[in-house]
Amino acid sequence: MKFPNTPSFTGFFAPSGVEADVKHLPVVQGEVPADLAGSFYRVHPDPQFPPLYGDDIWFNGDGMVSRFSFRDGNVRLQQKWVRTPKFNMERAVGHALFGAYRNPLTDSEEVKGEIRGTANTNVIAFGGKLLALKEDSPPVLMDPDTLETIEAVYTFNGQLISETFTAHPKIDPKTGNMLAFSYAAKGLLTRDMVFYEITPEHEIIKAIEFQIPYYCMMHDWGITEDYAVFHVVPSTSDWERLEKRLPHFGFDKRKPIHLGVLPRTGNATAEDIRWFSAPNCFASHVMNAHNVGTTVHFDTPMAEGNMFPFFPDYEGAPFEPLKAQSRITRWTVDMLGNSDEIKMERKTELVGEFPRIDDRFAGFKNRYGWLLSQDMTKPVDLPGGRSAAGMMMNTIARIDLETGESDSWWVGSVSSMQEPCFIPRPGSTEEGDGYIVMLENRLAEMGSRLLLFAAMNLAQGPIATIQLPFRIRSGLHGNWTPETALAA
Ligand code: V55
Ligand code: FE
Repeated sequence: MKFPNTPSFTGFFAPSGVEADVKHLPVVQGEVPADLAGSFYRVHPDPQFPPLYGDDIWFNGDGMVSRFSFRDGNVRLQQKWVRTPKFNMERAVGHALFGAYRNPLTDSEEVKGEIRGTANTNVIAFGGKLLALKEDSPPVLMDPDTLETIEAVYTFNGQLISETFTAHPKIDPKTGNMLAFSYAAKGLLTRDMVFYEITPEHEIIKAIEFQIPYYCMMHDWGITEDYAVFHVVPSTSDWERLEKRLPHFGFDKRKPIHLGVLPRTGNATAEDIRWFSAPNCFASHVMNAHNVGTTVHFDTPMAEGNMFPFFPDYEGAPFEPLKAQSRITRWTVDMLGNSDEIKMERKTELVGEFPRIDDRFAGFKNRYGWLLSQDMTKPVDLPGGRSAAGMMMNTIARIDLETGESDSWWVGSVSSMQEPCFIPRPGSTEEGDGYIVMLENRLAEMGSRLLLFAAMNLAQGPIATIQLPFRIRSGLHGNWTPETALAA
């Protein structure tokens, strides 16, 4: 097979296609805590076949799920492609059938109207079942032990009322329910949304339909104890773009941003949403949100301009890397206040993305956040391995929202890192009491390592380094599941 000789398909981004089950991985430094029992699931895009048209973007590859399971100090790695409808149809004929990212007008005749999801953005165990997610389609149901696909189109037994499902669901730590949403819920480019609440038995107990001010890439959101919070940022699209075969999203810097706050307690409906606004800026991921009474705080890595060069400016302006630098910023609104404006306050000067928290505090006031950061004072000895915005994510940092201080560790000049994930220490309840697990991209040797840190002391470096037998492509998101949750 001949893949394009372009940055999306070469170097560390070369397609991998490795499916594996390696029962005992070598620990080359430190020690894996013996009481750590559970699995770290994560996913990356890994194109099965060369694209239909010359080149493609990283976001369009077929989802490949990795599972690192920890028990008695041993680590096992399983890896398998998600068998999406797209994957199965293309495998059957031995070549690509689906075209450009989120543009069905570019698909081959024989797959017109089929579900286009790649399940490449997030993977999360919930109620003993594993969901692989892409925001343009329903979840894929997988076996959490074998990584086999059980249902390629999972509708929660017919309860889903939307064509799509977010790749960023959240678990409410108080109820254990999953909170989720769908955008483009009634079809491509529509402004239709659904907010969902789902029990661990996979019963959908709430589905609130509403509309957003304009269609946008609604990639992430915030939950609080009393509200669901949606940021509308103008990575937008229209049918004319798709007909012209431009990249699906373009960043329209003429448009303001909006923050929609939906009460999620009692019998609140779409009528109860309040919309706030601010001048144009960029934000995609959300670290956490919380409310104090009717005041809602929403913490996000925010940039002045577009962060995605492959979803370029709507009017054709060149990409501006400095304006793509994001810093954790707190957006604050008051549901009972007189003002419709969003107040903004920068929380740290660190440039970073892929923010995570101790998820036991999701929706509640958290003190700490972990994220990948670009330390520009450090040398870089290799190209490649960069984030979507072209950043070299060379540092893992923990920020303290109370003091503004940070604790960080530099990975060296020939590596970069993938999104961190927090693991609670078994038996603990205090925020931050646990570990951070993450992949290191060994760019110099085209290989990968798994790193484990004490979450409250990153600066000392990894407490364990696990050597992996093959390169794992740059990925998006993942989550930890304790063994006890899978057994149940
Ligand atoms: C994002 C990632 C996606 C996508 C839409 O990081 C947004 C944002 C990996 O796919 O389809
Ligand atoms: Fe994401």
